[in-house]
Amino acid sequence: MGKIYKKPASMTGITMRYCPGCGHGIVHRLIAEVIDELGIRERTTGIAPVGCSVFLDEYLDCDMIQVPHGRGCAAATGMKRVCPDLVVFSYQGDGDLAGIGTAETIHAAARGENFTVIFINNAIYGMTGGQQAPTTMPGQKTSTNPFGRDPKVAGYPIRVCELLSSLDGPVYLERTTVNSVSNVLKTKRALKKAFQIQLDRLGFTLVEILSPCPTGWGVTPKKACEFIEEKMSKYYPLGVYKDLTPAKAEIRIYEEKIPPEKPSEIEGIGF
Ligand SMILES: Cc1ncc(C[n+]2csc(CCOP(=O)(O)OP(=O)(O)O)c2C)c(N)n1
Ligand code: SF4
Repeated sequence: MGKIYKKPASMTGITMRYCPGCGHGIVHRLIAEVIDELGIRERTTGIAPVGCSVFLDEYLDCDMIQVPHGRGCAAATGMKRVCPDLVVFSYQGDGDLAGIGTAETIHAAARGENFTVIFINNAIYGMTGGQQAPTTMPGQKTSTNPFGRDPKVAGYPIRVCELLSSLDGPVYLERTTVNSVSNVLKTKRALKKAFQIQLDRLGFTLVEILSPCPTGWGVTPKKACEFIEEKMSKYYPLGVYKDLTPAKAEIRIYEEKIPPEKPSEIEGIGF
């Protein structure tokens, strides 16, 4: 009988510490599978966050670094500019990316930096006790909003894909989820596409993944998947928010054929 389960080469095999039903472990495996399939393990560097997935660097078997909370996109910018041949991805929760790192994320996207962001939206600060995050939905209960988020007091949530899609910098933005087998497969396709766009040097890519946090939400793993289906994906609709791939690819081919003139050679802006 054929073997249907195999550990991806880009995973270390260390037992993960996540709660039962957590989405982080699923996404880790998908990233490892994509790295294997694209054959990029030797040139990939990932950036681990400071939330529940702080130990991502132990689970993935590729180069990894740790950066302070929220600074993933700033660090990725530096790494990618110094070493453009590296494949760089930043892995961040919603507290990390849309709270503490809002500025870093928006400006890297606006600059169109050529790296990939994997954004885990579980609508909560998981690691520190299930507090309200910038993505907590109106009416959703958290440890700091036991009666449900009231926008009059706590403001409205941030929809990251919608927000970034108003910028010219990003090339590809998609929101997916991992609450069912078919959605796991769609998430893998989105991750692979994002990495491929980076390999083609086309620019900034972000995949937002709605991810179950049964512990933070105080429900069973099954109920957490249903919550994503019935509530979360209504507030955060799944789908592609931006895909400039064909147009960008054409521009790059054109630029490669005609090397840009040096600024000093262009009439009017010499020094
Ligand atoms: C600058 C800074 N502020 C606060 C913290 C404390 N902290 C560690 S993890 C975390 C919450 C992380 O939540 P999220 O990014 O949504 O990831 P999750 O745990 O849900 O996966 C916080 C506030 C920190 N480490 N650094
Ligand atoms: S608290 Fe939530 S995000 Fe953190 S490991 Fe548990 S289920 Fe996952």
